[in-house]
Amino acid sequence: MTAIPNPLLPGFNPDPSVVRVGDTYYIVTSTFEYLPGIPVYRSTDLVEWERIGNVVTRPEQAELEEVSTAGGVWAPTIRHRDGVFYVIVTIAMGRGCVVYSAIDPAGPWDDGVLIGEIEGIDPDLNWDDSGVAFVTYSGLVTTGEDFGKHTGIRQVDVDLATGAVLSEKRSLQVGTGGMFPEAPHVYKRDGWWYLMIAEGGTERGHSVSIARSRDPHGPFENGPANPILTARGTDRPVQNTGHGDLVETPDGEWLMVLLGVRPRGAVRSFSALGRETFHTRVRWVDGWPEADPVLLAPRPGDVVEEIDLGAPLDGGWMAVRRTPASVISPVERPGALTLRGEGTGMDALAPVFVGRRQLHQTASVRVTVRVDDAAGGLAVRYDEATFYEVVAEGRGDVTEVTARAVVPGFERVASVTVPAGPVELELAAVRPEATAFVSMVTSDVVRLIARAGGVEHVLAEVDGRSLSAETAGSFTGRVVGLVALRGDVSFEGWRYEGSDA
Ligand code: 6LW
Repeated sequence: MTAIPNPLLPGFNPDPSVVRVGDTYYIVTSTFEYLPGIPVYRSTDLVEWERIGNVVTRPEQAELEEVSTAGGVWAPTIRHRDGVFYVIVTIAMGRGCVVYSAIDPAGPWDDGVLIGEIEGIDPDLNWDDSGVAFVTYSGLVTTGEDFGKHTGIRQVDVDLATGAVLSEKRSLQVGTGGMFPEAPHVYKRDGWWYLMIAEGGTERGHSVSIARSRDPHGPFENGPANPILTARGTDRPVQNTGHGDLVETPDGEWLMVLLGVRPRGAVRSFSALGRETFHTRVRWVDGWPEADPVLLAPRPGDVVEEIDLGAPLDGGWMAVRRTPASVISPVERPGALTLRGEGTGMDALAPVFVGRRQLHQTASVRVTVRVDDAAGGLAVRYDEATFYEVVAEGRGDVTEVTARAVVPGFERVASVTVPAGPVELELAAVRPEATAFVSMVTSDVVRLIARAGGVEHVLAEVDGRSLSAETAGSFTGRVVGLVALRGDVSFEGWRYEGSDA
């Protein structure tokens, strides 16, 4: 197993879970307040990954309309048994613990069964030797009066058809005592049941620990070398490594998929893209798994992706607490995507916005916008309190273009007036000069640019660290896309260019 890229799934793809069926691997990741939710990625060689569908395509499956910042779809686990795929997940600060199923992992997935009595996050699903399903989860309370309380790793037997719990909740002791024991996964191998967890929190202290038992219900004995994976205190380029899930290849090798970030800076550093999916190799020594350090191996080269916005949107587009279809205007303009503004902005809970993950450390998006008596443009978002945008507003003979950088409690604005007509807008995340001091303290610089009438206007250059995993209130990553503020805003000629060089 060489030449598997790392990140495996670049951009906002945290909390990965993996299953292999035959010679095909499937990975799912967290999507929080975005729809469609929970992408399903497929690969047969671990190198090329294709997004074949989403678990959550209908709003009623997840009920995200009012979910708060940082809440929503957290940490799905994907498993397969007797011809059925299962994805169990927490809709945090919302619907709760839900298990979805499908025969075809590309979908459609069902509406999901609520396991209402599970109070916690990061559910895992497995079956004991008699075929009884059990859910192992992290007892972090995300609703009600006990919000924030943590009761450790827990487990309960469940009826997947009804969502009823069938046993007492068992408390499982595992790990080194790090904060936020979470992301449990249970595996059976050679007569042992292994319980793997993350601990230390999903920041620089993140880690993975292991325990085992002859009984899936425990008690579990901790591994001799916990944590078996962490980047804490190291200068490795991939940090925050944790939240892993294991898979065995057809030739008996083992792999862990996990989340990590690619921070840039120095003592303090910032991860523009958010938490991404990485992998590392796992070896079994005396009945215990040992994980290799997570190496950085991004796919080489410049990637250019041009999208015909006149064609139907593919499933890589996401909207916030609503479906992408719901933001599209009924007025169709040939060759263009037209969004209908609702008088709201990017600070709205459900803005008129569709976007895609920023996939590379250096990246730019360009689009041409028409705003005859309308307003809209390009935006890059972490959440409703944290976004940068460059928007054009048609005002008769002229168009006013405004760049805005918004972080909690602060806003920076710059404007220019250009002749009426199409305007090309660009958001470009660039590296500061390597020799400049700022390169030691930030991830990148985001340039907000407009071009009209043959003139380029760099309206603002904003420090990218304010739009990073370390600073945003949400657990998401950068999503860059199209926003309509008012009127029918038409977009043409989407061009994404990215590089990890
Ligand atoms: C995820 C949990 C976590 O459920 O963040 O802090 C949550 N760690 O494992 C959202 O990604």
